[in-house]
Amino acid sequence: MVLSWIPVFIALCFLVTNVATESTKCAAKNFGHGSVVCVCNSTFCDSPSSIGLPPVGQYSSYLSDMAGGRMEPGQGAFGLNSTGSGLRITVNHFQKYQRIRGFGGAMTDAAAINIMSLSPGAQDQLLRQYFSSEGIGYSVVRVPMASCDFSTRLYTYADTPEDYNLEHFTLAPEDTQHKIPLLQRAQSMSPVPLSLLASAWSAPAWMKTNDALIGKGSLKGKPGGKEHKSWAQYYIRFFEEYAKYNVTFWALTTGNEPSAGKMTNYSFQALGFTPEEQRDWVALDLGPALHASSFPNTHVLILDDNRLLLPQWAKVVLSDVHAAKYIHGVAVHWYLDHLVPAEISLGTTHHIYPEYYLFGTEACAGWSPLDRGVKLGSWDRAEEYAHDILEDLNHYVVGWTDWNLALDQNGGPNWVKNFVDSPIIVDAENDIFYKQPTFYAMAHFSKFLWKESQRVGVSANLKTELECTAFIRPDGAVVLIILNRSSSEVRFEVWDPDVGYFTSTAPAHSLLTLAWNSH
Ligand SMILES: *[C@@H]1O[C@H](CO)[C@@H](O)[C@H](O)[C@H]1NC(C)=O
Ligand SMILES: *[C@@H]1O[C@H](CO)[C@@H](O)[C@H](O)[C@H]1NC(C)=O
Ligand SMILES: *[C@@H]1O[C@H](CO)[C@@H](O)[C@H](O)[C@H]1NC(C)=O
Ligand SMILES: *[C@@H]1O[C@H](CO)[C@@H](O)[C@H](O)[C@H]1NC(C)=O
Ligand SMILES: CC(=O)N[C@H]1CO[C@H](CO)[C@@H](O)[C@@H]1O
Repeated sequence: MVLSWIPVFIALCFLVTNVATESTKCAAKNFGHGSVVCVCNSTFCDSPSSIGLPPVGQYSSYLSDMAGGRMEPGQGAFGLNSTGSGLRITVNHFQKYQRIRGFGGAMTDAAAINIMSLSPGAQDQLLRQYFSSEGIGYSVVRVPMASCDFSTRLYTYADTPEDYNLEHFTLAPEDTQHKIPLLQRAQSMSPVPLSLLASAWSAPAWMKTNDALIGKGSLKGKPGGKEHKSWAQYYIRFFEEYAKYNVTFWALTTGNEPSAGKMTNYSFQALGFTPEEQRDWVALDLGPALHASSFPNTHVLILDDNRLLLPQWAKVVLSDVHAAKYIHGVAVHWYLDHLVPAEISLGTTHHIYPEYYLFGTEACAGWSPLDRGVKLGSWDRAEEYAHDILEDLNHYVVGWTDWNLALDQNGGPNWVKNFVDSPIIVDAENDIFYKQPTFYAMAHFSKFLWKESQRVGVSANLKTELECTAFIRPDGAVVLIILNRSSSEVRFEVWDPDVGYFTSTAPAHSLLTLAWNSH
């Protein structure tokens, strides 16, 4: 026991005393899916060096790539003159856009079960990867209210029929024994207050037209009616019960994927709303209930469904002043993103309703029937993440939330076998976990783009397929993130008019974060 603390102690001293570039290397393992995973156990896990920035005139770089680099640190100096040829990427401090809210993942029942399946030391190690200051800066956690497909059974907190006053409302063992203790531990190791986000998948069966948690079904009656009122109170009761454990929420969504319970016969928990029904439920029931509760400052995010439903969904809900006055943002999922250009879905919504922020609440790899489940070491999936985050950020989105924080090697547990992938895959038998390439795709954004970082303009002098985004952090640092999804390297020059020029290279299939102080 004593011995096992020595490496941790040494690592801590190292971070504190050495501001140079040393980092703990990834213990790489190749499963034949294009790139590697990094193996971690109770006493060892790779971590990038402390991300302090060099003095003005120099820059830091962090590189991950298909060849196996994982947040490899580098450093260089600005020069005063341009090379005068080739690709130049210019950061424009005067073009200012949205400010970052945060990045994170979801504490589903499945994630909590997987984390708890490790030894206490490995559990802490895993939580530190996301939430501690040596981790990747997660500050958002989405918490499903009661069961979803990533549960081992079907339940809500109010399954007693006709309990309109919610007198029998109780949290589940999944909350009290798994999710809440883990949320408390994550909070205790986080340098910032975590922003928790609550989403419900289904109302209790007795409130619903189909008398079941799954499939096509909505609330009985009409907005303003007793089922709609009870369903709004259910959110308040949830906040009250979690508050007893000192776990409080930044925001709620009006329900996970409302279109699923309306248009499709979902095989798992769903609650259908049309945009008109969602609008009226917020205006008549949820908004007033929240306002009258002990949680009146909780943010309300509508949609919580695929972004291709925009701008239409937002137009219906936000054009109604009675609903709009209770609403703060629009939550989007990433599935089917390629079907509608981001400029139409996200861009149009932002331009019509600039005072409502856009926020990513769910994304995962391995969901498509053609490419299902866990793929250990897939670099393609890291590129899917990075591409989508870049596209969202460049279209006014203020944060991006991954789905399950951890899954097992099958991509579960999931009671309908809707197995998917996760940035952390747990092997409980060997008390280890794998950090997938998608973990580092998140890290290139989440570790650098602190809350309140503001997006600024970035432009290229030549046509390039290089994808990039730039931000100014609250500490004044400039962060430039560059994705090259092609199979050859690209050299380019960066120009920050406040500091100067430097040249850099984006290797084939790479993700690069560059950061520097500009004053
Ligand atoms: C953890 O991993 C490290 C590095 O791979 C290894 O040296 C160490 O023995 C492992 N510890 C345990 C408890 O398996
Ligand atoms: C940079 O450019 C200036 C004028 O454009 C020139 O006078 C100077 O010699 C150049 N410096 C270097 C190091 O090339
Ligand atoms: C509740 O949490 C906050 C931070 O999230 C902390 O400052 C406070 O001490 C906690 N209170 C209790 C009773 O644990
Ligand atoms: C909906 O799906 C369930 C299985 O998930 C099936 O039993 C039921 O017959 C389906 N209903 C319709 C109307 O297709
Ligand atoms: C998609 C992308 O960014 N590709 C770039 C990566 O680097 C190559 C070559 O050096 C460029 O041609 C690509 O445009």
